[in-house]
Amino acid sequence: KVTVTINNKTVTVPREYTILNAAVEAGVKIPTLCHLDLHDLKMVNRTASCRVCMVEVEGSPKLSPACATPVNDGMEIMTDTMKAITARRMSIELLLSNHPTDCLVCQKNLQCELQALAHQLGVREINYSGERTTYHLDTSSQAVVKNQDKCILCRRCETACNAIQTCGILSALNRGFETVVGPAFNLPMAETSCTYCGSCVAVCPTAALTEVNHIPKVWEALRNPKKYVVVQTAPAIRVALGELFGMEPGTIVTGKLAAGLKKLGFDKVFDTDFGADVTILEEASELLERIDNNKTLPMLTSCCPAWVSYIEHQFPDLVDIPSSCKSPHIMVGTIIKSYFAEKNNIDPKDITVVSIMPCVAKKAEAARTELSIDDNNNVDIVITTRELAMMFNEAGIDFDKLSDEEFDHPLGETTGASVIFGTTGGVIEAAVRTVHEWKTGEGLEKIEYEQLRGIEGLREAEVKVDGTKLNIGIAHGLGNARKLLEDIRNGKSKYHAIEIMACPGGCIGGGGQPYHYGNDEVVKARQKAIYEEEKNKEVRKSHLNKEVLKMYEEYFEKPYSEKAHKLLHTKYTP
Ligand code: HC1
Ligand code: SF4
Repeated sequence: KVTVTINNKTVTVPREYTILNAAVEAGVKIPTLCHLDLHDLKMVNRTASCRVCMVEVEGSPKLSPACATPVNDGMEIMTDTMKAITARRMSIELLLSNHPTDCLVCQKNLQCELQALAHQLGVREINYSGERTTYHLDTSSQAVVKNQDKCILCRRCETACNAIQTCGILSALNRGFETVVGPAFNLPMAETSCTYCGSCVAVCPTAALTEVNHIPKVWEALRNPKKYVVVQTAPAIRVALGELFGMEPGTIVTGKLAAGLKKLGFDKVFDTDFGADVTILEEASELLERIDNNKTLPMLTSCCPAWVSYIEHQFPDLVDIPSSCKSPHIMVGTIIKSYFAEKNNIDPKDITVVSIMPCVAKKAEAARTELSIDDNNNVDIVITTRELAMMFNEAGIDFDKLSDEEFDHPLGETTGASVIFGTTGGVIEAAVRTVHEWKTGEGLEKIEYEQLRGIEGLREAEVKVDGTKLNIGIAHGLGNARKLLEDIRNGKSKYHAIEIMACPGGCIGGGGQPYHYGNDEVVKARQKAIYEEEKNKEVRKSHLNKEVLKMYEEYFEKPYSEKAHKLLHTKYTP
């Protein structure tokens, strides 16, 4: 350990700490911009490129970046001297001198870290002028917009894309003033192997990387009298949306969410959780079928579209291992345009399905033609949690004042099992509950599988089902998934089933969720809320969802039937 003083306050900290880490311990706030430290999720960006965290160290003629300077015993650090404050302000001014000033109409207005720091540091004029570099706006993809003009070269996206997701799409190109961060050869995003996981979007401090804005499409559908517009909302939205209306992370807003969507004017407000229960019936059937008939194992969950895209691009030899189930919101889209449409005598072509997702990749997933039926996409428009909050604001809805309402039926009944889809470990826990009861014919004594829960990036557990041991693997973050996939490729995997989610934390930490810039406490609070919401559900196992069972009886006959295969399953392309 070493002892240092920061603004005359003494703290003793581990030797490997930086000045910034020590300042946190001392309760001293040093502003940062490029820095990112998601400790529990193991995402650290320490490029020291923005020079905002400059501090004075006694005896040193030059200022030091707090994020990249290790502590020494006896070090005396001052963070609030005139010299440090002036240097910090100058760094921000320099960044602003080469940054567009369209803040008022920027997608990140009031959510931009650069804008917030400029305000915090009292920047009132930009004393540096020069020619600004401008670049082509990349709108080539269905999910992510890349605006190099707004990039401040903090390299957080590079860390997210390479170190955490191991996708290798974004990296610094060229040198000096010519430096940009982008795909190799500056290819348009749509021409790369981008999974659209949105991790880069989630950590970008400015609007250099954002989701494609699909709000106008939703308004257009709602205004069209010929369209029957149905909305569905993912499990992870209800524990995060409140943050965008000033509520604490982890506030559960399920009832307000249903009420707000009804106010927006959707013809039906359904729940993606219904589709999660259907997914479990299909996926559990598939797992048992694969085990009983000695077919390919492990089976991998397939609800995360970034993950599916990752395996297609990076492990094309393994495309036979994910479950063939479409993801829950695509299943709901299919069910709306088949079962629901038939039941209500509506032409599927007149229906627009809108999904509210915590995810950027769901936008690209919905556009995949192999998921459509008779050239009709199952889901027509996907918007993120952030976009939904914008729509509430645009419509003048006071979200926090809404009284709770219920989802519509028949795609509104849900179970605890479907709620936990929103967190890492949840999908496989839901599946194991059903596999166990189907196999043994007995009710579970304890429904919570604590061994499958947690926040570590890679977890494993052994669960007993009817005397047989099932080895379960769980990964979130594509870099963690890569390790499990390499084991499978090398014939070393011991697992029967693996759950993979691309985003750190699972969907609760999705790329479309309220920004939580480097604070993994937010993700943990959302996870806690998911388990709380699940505990309050009357029914907690997917195979006991009455509306789901009724639908099978009336339409699909039984899980994994021929009709279910045709409508609810898909194939992957290497
Ligand atoms: Fe998810 Fe899913 S849980 S993928 O994480 O399987 O996005 O929330 O909607 O489809 O149900 C996301 C969340 C979501 C699907 C479900
Ligand atoms: Fe990389 Fe994901 Fe961003 Fe694509 S969306 S560039 S894969 S971090």
